[in-house]
Amino acid sequence: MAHAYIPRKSDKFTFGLWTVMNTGRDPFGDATRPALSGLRAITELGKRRVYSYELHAEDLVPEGSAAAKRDKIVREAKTRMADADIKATSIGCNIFYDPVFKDGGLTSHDPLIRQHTIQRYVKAIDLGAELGTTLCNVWGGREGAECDAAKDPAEGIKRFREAFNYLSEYVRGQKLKGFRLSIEPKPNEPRGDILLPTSGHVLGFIATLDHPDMVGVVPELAHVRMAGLNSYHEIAQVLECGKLFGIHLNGQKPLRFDQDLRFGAEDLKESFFVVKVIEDAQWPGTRTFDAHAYRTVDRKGVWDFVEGCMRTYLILKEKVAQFNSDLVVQGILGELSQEAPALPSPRALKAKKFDLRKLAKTRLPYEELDQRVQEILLGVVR
Ligand code: XLS
Ligand code: MG
Repeated sequence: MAHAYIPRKSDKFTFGLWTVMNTGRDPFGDATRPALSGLRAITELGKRRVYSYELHAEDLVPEGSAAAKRDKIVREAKTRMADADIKATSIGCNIFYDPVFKDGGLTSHDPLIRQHTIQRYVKAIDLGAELGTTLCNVWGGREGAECDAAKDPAEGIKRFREAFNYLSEYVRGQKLKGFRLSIEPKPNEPRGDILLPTSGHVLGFIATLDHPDMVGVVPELAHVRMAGLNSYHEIAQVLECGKLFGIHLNGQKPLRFDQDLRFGAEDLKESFFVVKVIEDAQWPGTRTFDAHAYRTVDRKGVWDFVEGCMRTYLILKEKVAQFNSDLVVQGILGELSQEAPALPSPRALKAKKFDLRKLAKTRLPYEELDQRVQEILLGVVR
């Protein structure tokens, strides 16, 4: 019987609360559907077999809320989480909406704005710990520039470093066992250029921190493709060095504005290889969708979008299993893979003769391989 592609909690599907709260507003036009509260979003996602949610602290608790109001919201959120069987797994902050962040938060020129931003993250870590999250993800949307004369990018990196060292110490001091921090790179938008634009930049930066083991990367497919890069390659590298602390799945046409399309809506083959790399590795993290429903749809369309993201993932996961057991694919891959002898000593290596003509004749049937993958994905091979 064909798989029904019904998500299970064990699939670990996750959505940002903001994804379903999105009202369809864009820089050129107003909302096209009514607002949805963070609390309602929790219930609706849980009902749809979503394993967990991610949030900006402000998605639930408006900035400046009195302690009593905050605590009431947290109590209500926990009740809804228990009722709808949904967890919270990652928290961040909205450091992009308020005009105070017009020139950045953690990297602002103004030390008071920097302090306020760190305060927001400290409070978000507290809130996240109360809700049960084990990650605080920093997406520095406005940590960048348009006017290069105004900002020294190296100074921005130093400010980032000071903030991450501070937050790491805070987490350690609070004894939040297993709690970690992450950075979500993005090349541009809403700034002309954003600092730490790709996973490679982030990995280089993490190595300079006081507690590099506590900080990882959350790559997002759309952000990688906005930079014209290959999201499969980027995620594979982050995974290989043990720094994949989260992932944001969506769709994006390369080199354009941040489209945040439904997962799989663009470049099925690249999406397939992303699913393959994390499934083959049995990566234990949540499969998080960070996208928006088209602004043409109403509230029902938002839930179609949620179901669609999960369904596409499950279909691609099934294709991964098919790829891994396909005799043609495995035959070619088997032909390509070779046992690697240990590297000779420099002395022996210098003396070694290589038959370049023979080596150049190795068969690399990539046309056949790629066509086979294509036909698996198109459903011709069963
Ligand atoms: C925006 C980012 C954002 C983060 C969370 O482009 O993807 O949604 O994931 O702040
Ligand atoms: Mg994201």
